[in-house]
Amino acid sequence: MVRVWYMDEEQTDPRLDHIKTPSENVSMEDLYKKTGVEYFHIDADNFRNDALLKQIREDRNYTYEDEVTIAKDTLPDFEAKLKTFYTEHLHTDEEIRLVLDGSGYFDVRDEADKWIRIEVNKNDLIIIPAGIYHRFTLDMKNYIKAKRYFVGEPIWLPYNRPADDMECRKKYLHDQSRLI
Ligand code: KMT
Ligand code: NI
Repeated sequence: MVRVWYMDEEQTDPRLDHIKTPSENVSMEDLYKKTGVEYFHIDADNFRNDALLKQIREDRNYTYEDEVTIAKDTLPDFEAKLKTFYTEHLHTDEEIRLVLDGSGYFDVRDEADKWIRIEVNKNDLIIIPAGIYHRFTLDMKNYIKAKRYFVGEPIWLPYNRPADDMECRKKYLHDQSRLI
C-alpha cells in the first residue's frame, strides 16, 4: 500500500524517508483534496490485462505509453537526470506513472506550500496534475521501473519554480480551490 507523509526539514540525503518526528501521515483522500494527486492500485504483473488501467486509459485518452528504468546502469546521464527530477518543477500536462518494479518518492507541495512525500512501489499508479509543483527521487534502493502514459505526443519538459505565470499553473490553482 502506498504511504504518504509530511516531510521533515532535514537537509540530508533526499533518498532517506524524511519522515517527521512525530510522524504526520496523509490519507489518500486528503492527498487528493490537498493536491489533486490521484492514486490507483494496478496489478503490475498483469497490467496489459488490467480492466481498471484499461478504463483509466480510455477515460483520460492516454494514447502514448513507454517504459523507463531509473538506475545507474540503465539511464544515460543518470546523475544529471536525477538532479533534474529532484529540482522543483511543474509540467503543462499530467505526469502518469505506473510502478512495475523498484520504488521511489514523489514529493508534491500542499495548499500551504509544504512538502508531502508519496512513497511509490510496485503496483502503484500515480497521476500528478498539470501545474502542481513537484519533484522525484529514488530511495536508498536506487532503482525504479515504471510505465509512462500520455495524451498524444509526450512533452516531458519540466518548468522549474517559479513558473507562477503559466496558464497550467493558474488552472491548477483554480481547479484546486474547488477541492479544498
Ligand atoms: C519524472 O518525470 O520525474 C520521472 O520520469 C521520474 C520518475 S518515473 C518513476
Ligand atoms: Ni515532473
